[in-house]
Amino acid sequence: MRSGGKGTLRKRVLWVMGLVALALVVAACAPHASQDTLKPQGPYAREIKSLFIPVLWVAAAVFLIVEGGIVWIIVKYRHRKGRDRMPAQTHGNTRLEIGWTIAPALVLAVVMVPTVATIWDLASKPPSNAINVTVTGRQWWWKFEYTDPDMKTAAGGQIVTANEMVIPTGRTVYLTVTADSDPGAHTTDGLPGFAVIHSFWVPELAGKQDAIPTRENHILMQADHPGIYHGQCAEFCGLSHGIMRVQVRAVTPQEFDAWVANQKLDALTPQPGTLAATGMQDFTGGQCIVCHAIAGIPNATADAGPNLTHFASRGCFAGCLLDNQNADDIRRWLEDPAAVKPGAKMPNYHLSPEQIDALVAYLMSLK
Ligand code: HEC
Ligand SMILES: [Cu+2]
Repeated sequence: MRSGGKGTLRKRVLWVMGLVALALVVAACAPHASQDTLKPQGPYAREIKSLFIPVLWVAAAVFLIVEGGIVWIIVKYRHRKGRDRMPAQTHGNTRLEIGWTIAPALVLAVVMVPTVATIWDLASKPPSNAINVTVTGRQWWWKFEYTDPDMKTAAGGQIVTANEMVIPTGRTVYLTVTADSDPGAHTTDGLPGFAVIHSFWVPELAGKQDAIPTRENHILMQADHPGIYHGQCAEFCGLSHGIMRVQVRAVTPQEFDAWVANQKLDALTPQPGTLAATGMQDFTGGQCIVCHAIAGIPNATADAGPNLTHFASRGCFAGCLLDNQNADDIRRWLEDPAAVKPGAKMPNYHLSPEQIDALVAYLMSLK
C-alpha cells in the first residue's frame, strides 16, 4: 500500500473514533436529570457541592498545566525530516526536582483544608431534633425503619416502609445505612442468600454511603423543599442492581405529621363481601404472609419482603420500577415478579386471574 493511502485511512479512523466519543458525550446529557449532584436540594448536599466545585477547579488547573506541558514538549521536540540530531540530554536538575515535589504538596495541602473540614462536618452528630431512619439494602429494594420512640406503631413495632422514604422538609434525617446480613435467612424457597453490599445514594439530598452487611454507616440528609428526589443503588449487588431504585418524598412538616399518624395505624380491613375482602383472604390464607408483614393481621409479621401495611400510600414499589396506584403494575408484578424484575426474590405463585384481581383490590385498599 502507498503511504498516502495509509495516511487517509488513519485519518478516517481518527474521525470515526472522534465521532463515537462525541456521541457518547452527547448521550450523557439530560436536561432534567433528577439525580444531579450539581443541583443540591438540601444543606448537606450543598456542602458537598461547595467542596466539589473548588476542588474541581484546582484539579482542572493541574490537568491543564501537566497535559499542556506534555503536549507542548511533544510538539516542540517531535522528530522532523532532516533534523536527525538528538537534542541536548539533561540528567538531573535539583532545583526542578525540589520544585515539582513541593508544588504538588502545597496544592494538596490547600485542598486538604476544606476537604477535612467538610468530612468532619458531615460526620458530626446530628442535631437533637433529627429523625432517625435505618436504611437496609436488600436484594433489590430498600427498607426504611423509623427508629425513634415517637415512631412506634399501634401494633407495637416501628414505622417501616419500602422503596419510598418520606421525610419532612427543613429537618435533618440521620440515616443508619446497612444491608441484609443473614444469608439465606429470608428465603423459604431455597433461593440464594441476600447478604451483599449495596450503596445508598440520593444525590440531590445527601452523599453516597455504602450499605454493608453487619456494619452501620451514617449519613445526614435534609431537603429544602417538598418534592420527589430519586436515587439508586450505587454498588453492583446482583442481577437487578440496575433497577434497585429509591425515592425520597419530602413533604411539609404538617404533612409529615399526618403521614406518621397514618403509618402508625393498623392496616385497613376491607368491607366484608368486597373484592378486596376476598383478596385479604387470599393473602392471609395463602403464601403471602410467609414473607410480608401487614400490621393488625395476626401472624403477618414476616420481614422477608416489604412491609405492606400501607402499601397504597407509597408512590413506587419493587425498586421504584412500578407504581402502587396503577392496578396494571401490581397485576404484572403478581403474575410473575421475575418477569418484571430479573432474579426477583419473590417467587411466582402462578395465581389465577381471579386471585390476582382480588389481591390487587386488597393491596390498593391498604392506604
Ligand atoms: C418467599 C417470600 C415471598 C412471598 C411468599 C411473597 N412475596 Fe411478595 N415480595 C417478596 C420480596 C422479597 C419482595 C421484594 C422484591 C423486590 O422488590 O425485588 C416482594 C415484593 C412484593 C410486593 C411489592 C412491595 C413493594 O413495596 O415493593 C408486593 C405488592 C408483593 N410482594 C405482594 C405479594 C403477594 C400478594 C404475595 C402472595 C401471593 C406475596 N407477595 C408473596 C417476597 C415474597
Ligand atoms: Cu443494591
